[in-house]
Amino acid sequence: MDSAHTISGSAGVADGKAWFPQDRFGMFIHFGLYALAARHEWVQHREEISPENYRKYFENFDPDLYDPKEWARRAREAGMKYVVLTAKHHEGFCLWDSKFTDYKATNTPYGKDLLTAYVEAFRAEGLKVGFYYSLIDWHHPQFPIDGIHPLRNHPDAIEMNKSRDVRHYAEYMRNQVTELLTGFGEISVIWFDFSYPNREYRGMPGKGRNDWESEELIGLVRKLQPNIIVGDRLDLPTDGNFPKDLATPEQYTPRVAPTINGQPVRWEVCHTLSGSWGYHRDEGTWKDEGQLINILVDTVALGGNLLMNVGPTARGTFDARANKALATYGEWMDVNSRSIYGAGPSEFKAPNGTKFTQKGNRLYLHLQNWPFRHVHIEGLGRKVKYAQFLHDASEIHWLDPDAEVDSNIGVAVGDGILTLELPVLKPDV
Ligand code: FUL
Repeated sequence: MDSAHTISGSAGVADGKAWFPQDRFGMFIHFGLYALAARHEWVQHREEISPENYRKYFENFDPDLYDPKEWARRAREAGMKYVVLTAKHHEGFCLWDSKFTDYKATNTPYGKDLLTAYVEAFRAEGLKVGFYYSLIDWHHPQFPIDGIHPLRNHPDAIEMNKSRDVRHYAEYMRNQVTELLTGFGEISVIWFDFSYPNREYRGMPGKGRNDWESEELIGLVRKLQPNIIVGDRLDLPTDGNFPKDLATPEQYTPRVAPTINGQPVRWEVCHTLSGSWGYHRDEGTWKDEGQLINILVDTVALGGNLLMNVGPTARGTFDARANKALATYGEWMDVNSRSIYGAGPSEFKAPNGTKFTQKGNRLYLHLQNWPFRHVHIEGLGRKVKYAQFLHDASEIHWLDPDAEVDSNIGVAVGDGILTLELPVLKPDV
């Protein structure tokens, strides 16, 4: 529902990152060797799979149906404006032809780099392109065996850790990030994941939570791609020297918009379509249509972006359940995207069961349930000039806020309250 009123909007800051709150909706893609196991991207950790046993996925990696043009088309049709793909996840496997490792797609039966085709395909559909890059690496020989490492219970873990030096790994990361930020044109987002406290474990020479030399890493990123948006999971000091680009709440919508040191911050929630980021064949908690739409609306109504994840299959395709969810977004966005792109929180309080998004002097009321006939909105009486549905621009009437209360109708229209008159039946959009 779309109603014009007299409040003026605030202009976005004109910088290289101004696209972000305009675009609002992006696609996350988790693709790696874990797609072959098809039981969560943390399978190597959960099942404590040794590097030797995990190697079968590397030896069988062959996404023969990989067609990023198809991914990109589906993302665009869903209304998504940007994309972030796991160039490397915690397992350490690299989707591009990195000079610094053999553990990469080009050495598998597939035999090709995946990232070049990915960036080209999504750009061709008009989406901005980003990379996810894991700070954690369960394959790298210098990465310390800590409490979440698949080898954490290995009898020789303490001994093995003696020869592991995280500084070599930090250098490896800088080398790889340089490849990612120099070899694929302009990259709009780099999504580092993740730093965590208490990394000391079983003799690991932990230097604390920031021992991947995050300051150097971020300095490099800023130098190579000044306009890039950097995810906040590097655990950088919050002393002002490292302004945070992006807060990243995961799998929940915050109650209030995130802040850093009391200041508002750009933010993005990420969610899965089911209960896993990587393809999980047998997982059943797929979000229904209402949940999918509500997650997007709730997020934008609070001033954030939504990065919704797809986990492609080992053949490189989106499975039917993912495609259905994307189509749900597409159908909804076809008529409602005006209330999402460039929109944000409203200064008005939405009635229970509804949400407002606002763009300039347009206020969008999202009815998350269909009420019977009337919606009463406090504080809006006499402020609205016109009201219409979004799907067909048909007019919506309201009750005169100055009229005497008519006890026959039984609708109490009080001062300052806008009472919209809805059709009894929810339009079949
Ligand atoms: C988490 C990771 O551990 C998950 O596997 C996933 O990538 C999610 C987006 O971030 O921290």
